[in-house]
Amino acid sequence: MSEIDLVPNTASAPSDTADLPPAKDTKDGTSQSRPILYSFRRCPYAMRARMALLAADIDVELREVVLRDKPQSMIEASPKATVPVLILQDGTVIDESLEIMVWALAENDPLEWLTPESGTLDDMLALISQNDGPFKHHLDRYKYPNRFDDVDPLEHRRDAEKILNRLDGRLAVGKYLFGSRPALADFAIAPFIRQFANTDKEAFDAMPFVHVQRWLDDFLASSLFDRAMTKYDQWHEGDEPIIFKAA
Ligand SMILES: N[C@@H](CCC(=O)N[C@@H](CS)C(=O)NCC(=O)O)C(=O)O
Repeated sequence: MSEIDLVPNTASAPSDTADLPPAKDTKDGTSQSRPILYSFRRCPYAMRARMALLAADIDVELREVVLRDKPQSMIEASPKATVPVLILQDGTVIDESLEIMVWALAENDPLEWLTPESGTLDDMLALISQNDGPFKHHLDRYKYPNRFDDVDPLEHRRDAEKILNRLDGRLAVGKYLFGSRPALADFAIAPFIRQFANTDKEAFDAMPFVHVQRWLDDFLASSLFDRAMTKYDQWHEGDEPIIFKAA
């Protein structure tokens, strides 16, 4: 199980809470009735965190972020200022999407995402790290060549295809990456394959990766993905809480 950095943020909690009502939202965020998730709908990292929270049946207060206008409270909680950021009731901040997934599923894992039908959690984490590392590297340079100096997007597409080819081999054997039912790796990786596919859908459809294409179609048709993609307006301090929940 991956270790989650504990960054308690309770220093300003009042020392005498005897007369206060039970945990509820307060201005300083030291005592919340549920975890807070800073999220951005289209971000693949935030997407996978939201899907894991839904799969774990954990309700959170969702704060939709606009990346060019990040809320100060999010930056204070996590100075690296990437989404997603999850703040637990005790003030613990988890600001890595995979750690949010693993935390949520360690709390509650009714769909058994942490225990795939074949392979182990470590095997899944190894495949996810290949996605988050090399695949994401090539995806960024294929999708956003102008953000980098002197890159050939098609060269990066070809390198990404080599990784897709390996995924296709796995998916030829099992319906999902680790057996006949979906698990952590499927939901952690699929949002990035979706981005790759959408970069040039015609080219993706013409690639010989029929198993990846079928697996991505299944993912896009899943109710978990559908619910995770609900649209919310940008969150502002003082807004009524939006509860993001499984059912
Ligand atoms: N390793 C982080 C990466 C998160 C990340 O890079 N998120 C992007 C959006 S998809 C972000 O917030 N970028 C900051 C920015 O664009 O200002 C995680 O897994 O949570």
